Amino acid sequence: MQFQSNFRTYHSRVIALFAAAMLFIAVAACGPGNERPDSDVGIQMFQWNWDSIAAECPTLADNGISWVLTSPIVEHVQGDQWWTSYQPVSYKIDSKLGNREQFAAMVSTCNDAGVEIIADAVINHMSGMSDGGTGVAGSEFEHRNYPGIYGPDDFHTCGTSNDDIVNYNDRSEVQNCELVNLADLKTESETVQATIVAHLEDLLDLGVAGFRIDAAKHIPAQDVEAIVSALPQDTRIIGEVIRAAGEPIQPEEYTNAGGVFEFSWGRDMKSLQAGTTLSTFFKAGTTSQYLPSESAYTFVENHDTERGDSTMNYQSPNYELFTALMLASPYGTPVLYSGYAFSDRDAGAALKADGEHVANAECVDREFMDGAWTCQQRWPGIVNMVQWRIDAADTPIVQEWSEGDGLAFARDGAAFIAVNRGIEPLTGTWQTTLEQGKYCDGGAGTVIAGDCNEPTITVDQDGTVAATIPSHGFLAVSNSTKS
Ligand code: ARE
Ligand code: CA
Repeated sequence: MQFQSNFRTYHSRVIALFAAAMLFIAVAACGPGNERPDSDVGIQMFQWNWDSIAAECPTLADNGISWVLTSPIVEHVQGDQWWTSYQPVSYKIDSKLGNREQFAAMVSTCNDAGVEIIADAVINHMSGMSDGGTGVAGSEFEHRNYPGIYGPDDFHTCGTSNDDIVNYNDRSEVQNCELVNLADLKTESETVQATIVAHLEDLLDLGVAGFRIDAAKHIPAQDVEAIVSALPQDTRIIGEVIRAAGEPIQPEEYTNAGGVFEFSWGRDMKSLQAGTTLSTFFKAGTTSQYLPSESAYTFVENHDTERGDSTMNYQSPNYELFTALMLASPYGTPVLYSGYAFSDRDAGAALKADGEHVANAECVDREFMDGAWTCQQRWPGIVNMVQWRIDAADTPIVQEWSEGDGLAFARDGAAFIAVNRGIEPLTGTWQTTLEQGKYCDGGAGTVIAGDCNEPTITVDQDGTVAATIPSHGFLAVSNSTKS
C-alpha cells in the first residue's frame, strides 16, 4: 500500500516534471511575436514592397503563417504594369519594391519574427524589350546584352518567328525559344549557371530561405537541378511548372530539384465552387493530375490565375470557403495569397508620390476598390483555419460527408469542418470526432486568435454537432477552439 502510494507520488512527480519541461520547450519555441506554433502555411504577397512585408511579419507570425513568397526583387524594366517585375535587367536589388537596404532589413525583421522569406527568382530570362532601354536602377541594356552580367552569347536564338515559343507541344521550343519575347538565357551554360548561382547565394547571404523558380517549365529540369545543387541543401525551392494535359514537359520532372506548384488544385477548387459534385473534393490530390503531396504546393489563386479564369479570385463568393478547405486538407503545402484589387489585368500596384516605387500596403476593409490591398492574411476565417490546420497536424480525414452544396469532414480527434457553397443557409447535424463541449466557430467571421470567449457551437456527448451554416460560409471547430 505504502509502496503503491509512493509510486503514485513518484509517478505524478515525473508527469509534473515532464509537463513543466514540455511547457518550457513550448514557450521557448514561441519567441516574442510568434505566439502560435509554426504551421507549414506560406503566403504569396504579390507586389507588397519590402517595408510593408517587414511591417506585416509580426502579424503573420501571430497568425501562424511561416513563410512569405515575395515578388521578384531585382532591377527591372521601366513601366507602370505589375509585370515589369518579371523582366530583370541586372541582379542589383533595387526595384519598384525597394532597395537592397530595405530588402535586407525586411529579411532580418521577418526572420526575427519567425517568418521565412522565399524570393521569386526570375532566372529563365532577362527583359522582353526588343529595343533595349534603361532599368529602374539606371542599368542600360539591349535585348540580349546586359553589360557586366550577360552578353549576346549567353542567350538562345531558336529560329521560330521572332524567336518566340509558338508550340507548347515542342519541348525544345518551350525551353530554348523566348517566352513572350523574354531574352532566353542559355541555362545549360556553365558561366550562365555560375552567374545565377552567385546571385542566389547573395540572397541567401541576406537571409532568404529559398526561391520560387519563375517559368521553371522553360528551363530544362537538369539545369534547374545543377543550379539548385550548388546551393545549401535546406534551401526551399518551389518550381513554377503550369500543368497542361498533353504537353511534353510536366511538373513531375522537376521534383528532384524541390517542390512544385500544383495548378490542378486551384483549378479543381474552381470547378467545385458550383456545379461539380462536391464529393469529388475528396479525390483532389489522389489522381494522376496531382504531384505527390510532399512535392506539391497548393493555392486557390496566384497572381497569374487571378488575372485569367483558371482559378477563383478574391472576389469569388466561395473563395474563403475553398481557402479554408485547402488549409483543412492534408494534401500539399498551402500557399495563401495577398495582392491588390484590379479591373485592368496589367494595372500595377499604386505608386508612391515619386511615381516609381510601390506605395506601402495598408489593410483597410474588404471593399476591393481598384488598387485596394486585399490582405487575406487578416481575414478571420483564414486566420482561424491556419490554427485549425495546426491542430489537425497529421491526423487523417474521417467522417467524409457530402450532399448538395454541403461538404463536411473531420481530422480524427482534432478538428471538424462543414462548408456550404450554396446560396441558401444549410442546416444539419454532423458527426465529429471531437470531445463533448463548447467550441468557438472559426468560420463565423470573428477573430479568435487563440482565445475562445464566445463559444457558439456545442459538440454533444455522442460527438455530433448541429448547426446552420450561412450561404458561402463554413463551420470550423478544432481542439484549440474548445472553451
Ligand atoms: C509582358 C507582356 C507581353 C510582352 C512581354 C515582354 O504581357 O506581351 O511580350 O511583357 O515585353 C508576366 C506577365 C506577362 C509579361 C511578363 C514579362 O504574365 O504578361 O509579359 O511577365 O513582363 C506561361 C509560362 C509561365 C508564365 C505564364 C505567364 O509557362 O511560366 O506563361 N508564368 C510566369 C509568371 C508570370 C510572368 C512570367 C512567367 C514571365 O508567373 O507572371 O509573366 O517571367 C499554357 C501553358 C503555360 C503557359 C500558359 C500561358 O497554359 O501550359 O505554360 O504559361 O499557357 O501562356
Ligand atoms: Ca529557357
